[in-house]
Amino acid sequence: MVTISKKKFKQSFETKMYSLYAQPIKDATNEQLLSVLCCVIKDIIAKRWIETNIDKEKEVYYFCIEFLLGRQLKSNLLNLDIEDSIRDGLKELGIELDDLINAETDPALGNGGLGRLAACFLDSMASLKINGHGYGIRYQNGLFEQKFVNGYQVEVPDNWLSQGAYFWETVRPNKAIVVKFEGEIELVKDNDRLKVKHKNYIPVMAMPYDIPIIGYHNDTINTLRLWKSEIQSRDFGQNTSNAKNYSGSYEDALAYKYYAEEISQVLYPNDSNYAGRLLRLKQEYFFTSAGIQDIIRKYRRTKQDIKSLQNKVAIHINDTHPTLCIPELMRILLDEEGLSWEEAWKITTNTISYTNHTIMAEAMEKWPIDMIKTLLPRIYMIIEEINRRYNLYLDDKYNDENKKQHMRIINWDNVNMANLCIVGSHSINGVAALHTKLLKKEVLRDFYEDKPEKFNNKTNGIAHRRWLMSSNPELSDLITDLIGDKWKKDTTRLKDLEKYKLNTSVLNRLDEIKHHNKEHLADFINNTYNVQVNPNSIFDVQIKRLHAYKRQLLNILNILDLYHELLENPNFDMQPRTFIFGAKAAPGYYLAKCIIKFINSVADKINNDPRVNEKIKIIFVENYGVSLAEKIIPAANIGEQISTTTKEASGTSNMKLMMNGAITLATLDGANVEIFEQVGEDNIILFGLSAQQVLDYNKYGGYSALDLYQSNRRIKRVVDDLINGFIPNMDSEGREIYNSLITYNDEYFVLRDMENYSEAQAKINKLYQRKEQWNRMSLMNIANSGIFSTDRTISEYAKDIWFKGCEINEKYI
Ligand code: 26Y
Repeated sequence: MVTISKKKFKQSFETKMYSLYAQPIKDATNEQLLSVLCCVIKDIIAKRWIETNIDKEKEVYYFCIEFLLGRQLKSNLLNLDIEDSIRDGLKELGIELDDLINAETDPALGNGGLGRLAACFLDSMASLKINGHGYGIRYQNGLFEQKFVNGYQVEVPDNWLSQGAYFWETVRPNKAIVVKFEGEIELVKDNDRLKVKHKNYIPVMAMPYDIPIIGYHNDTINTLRLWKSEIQSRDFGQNTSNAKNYSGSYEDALAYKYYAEEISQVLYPNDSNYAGRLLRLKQEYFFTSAGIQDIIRKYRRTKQDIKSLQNKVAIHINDTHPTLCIPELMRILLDEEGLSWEEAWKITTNTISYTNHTIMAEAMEKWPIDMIKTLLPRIYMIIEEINRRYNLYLDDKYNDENKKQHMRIINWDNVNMANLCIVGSHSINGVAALHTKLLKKEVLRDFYEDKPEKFNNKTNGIAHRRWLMSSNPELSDLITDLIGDKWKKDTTRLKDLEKYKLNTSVLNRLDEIKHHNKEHLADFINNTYNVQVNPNSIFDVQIKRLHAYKRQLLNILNILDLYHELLENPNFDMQPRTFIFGAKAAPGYYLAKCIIKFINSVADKINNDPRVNEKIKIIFVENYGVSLAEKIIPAANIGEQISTTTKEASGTSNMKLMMNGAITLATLDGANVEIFEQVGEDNIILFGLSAQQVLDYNKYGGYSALDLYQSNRRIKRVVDDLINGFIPNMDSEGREIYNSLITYNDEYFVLRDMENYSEAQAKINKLYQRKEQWNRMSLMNIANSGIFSTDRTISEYAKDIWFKGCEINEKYI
């Protein structure tokens, strides 16, 4: 384990300050102090980082188009176990560590669940000593910054590199890689073989920026390698003699610069609706090609036979965005290594595995063949050949044309990326038990029936080090006081907390900590939004992307209903509640933006109505992201997980909230099902349609939102509020939402689940008044959250997918 004494640290800090900025510490800004601290930490870990990268065992490469890392300083200090000495050392230099922790930018290089999961996976791979590295894109602009103007979402570019650099990264120009776009393919005779010549292509340089990923209290330091796109201005020993010939004009040079740099300029802010934009396809090929070339380059240095690649390398495709890993690896094995198709295919499929994250049709990537053909001519040829061979297989095995259509890789002039992933990998997994079951039984049924052995479930998780130890230190300390600290490396030990479920003083202690966290959050809300919230009220939290299927609308309509009830009957029995929302909408998703405006407008009305505002407060935090989540989650009493059943693949905020002692209010969707199984029916509040009911409605119809609206007084009352001016200044937005519910028959069953949801909320109201029972439920949630650590998830991936059949697997059994 690396260590550093306080004395040595102070010396290093001062020396670094001089060499970087040539100024005394007292003149430095917080950003400068932070950059110096990051450099000192990087110096401390440098040797271990290099050593981790010397190939030993099989390595895992996790390809993901987004990584939502969050701030790194605090978690790095925690994992290195040097927080105390650094804090003391800084104090003696007149510096507060917390000021530097807060000065760090939060890199928003992801949209939501998928990107954050990838970040938690990196943490767990390093902490389990797996040589597992991430490959992604170093976007110049991450997810937009959200501002509210008159209640509307306004997007501002996220300029996370405005300080000039990201202090944790190390750029490695000597490891840059050329990625080739467009051009033509020529087959030339070379002795008795045909050789592939790619001519007139546009070379784009992929520049690697490495971020260290530090394992918890061990010596493993893995790498997240993010690629930045640049013009190819230098020759790093890569043959680019067939590249396109530019005339050398100023215009040409500018056009080329734009072409190259545009690729990693901005993260697509969409996490549900596939749009088929050319730039997105460029991004996908850019980082997969760079990554695969990098892996092969490293492998070649070991001088081992390329046919043994699968023994040394596992490549994981996170959703379909990195699908092009498959044809790219084939290209290298065929064109550069000269293997036969059969040999190359065997190596490729044995090396690559794939995770599916959604069953929603509109999020499924299907790229027009013309687009792929022009942008990636050689890759397209390979996809075509994969498809041709697969069709032969299908024709041989099945007669059912419909079924075959469904399974083809190239279909209706599109390349179906999920189908390519399924055919080109040895493992396909869903992200929660219900999700995997739906994949097998519904969405991917034909593929499952064809090759059942390829399918498996890996229920998601969360990095408990960030989401409990680092963000809720008081709770973490209480747990350690009660059951010792073994739970930090084995979260199933949290179960030992159950023995305190009848211990009043422990339950009170838990309550005090929650209260303390709520006071912190209340102060933050007061200072930031100038809204007073009562820490004694129930903190009811829904934090996730804004999407119709996640049903923030159900939540706010129920709040409106409560409001009416309170106005009609001021003695209405209700514990004070603070409803907290955090959500970004994709900029082009009009309905989602209307819902944001609606929530803000209702908040405005209720928060300013003295008749009720002792009882209800609504806070919609601006610019929700990892850092805000770390503040909100420890303070939550209730976690809202209210998606339309079948639609949420897993969810992960449900796990974070549970682990911090919030009670889950949920439909039996995604991983909520497994939370329910862990805590039992006494410790979760369920409501809503079952998965089967939703599937049946979708298949056979039978639901009329209009009938329900007409027959239910309370439902009618809140739906009418959308269009009758009761909530001011939202005529067109209200109409849009109204239409989605009534005219288009409520696709996500908001009204259908409304009554049941409101009963569940009433139940919570009662339960919270029995404080000891509530605290017991909270304790039971923490005690049973252990299986949702990504340490569990990652060891399952390791055992069943990445190291299956390998010697090293013994570690994970
Ligand atoms: C193709 C493009 C529009 C796209 C970009 C990002 C499509 C999807 C995404 C991201 C999807 C995502 O975040 N999915 C979520 O993944 C989580 C981790 O598995 C799940 O917990 C969550 O249920 C799922 O919605």
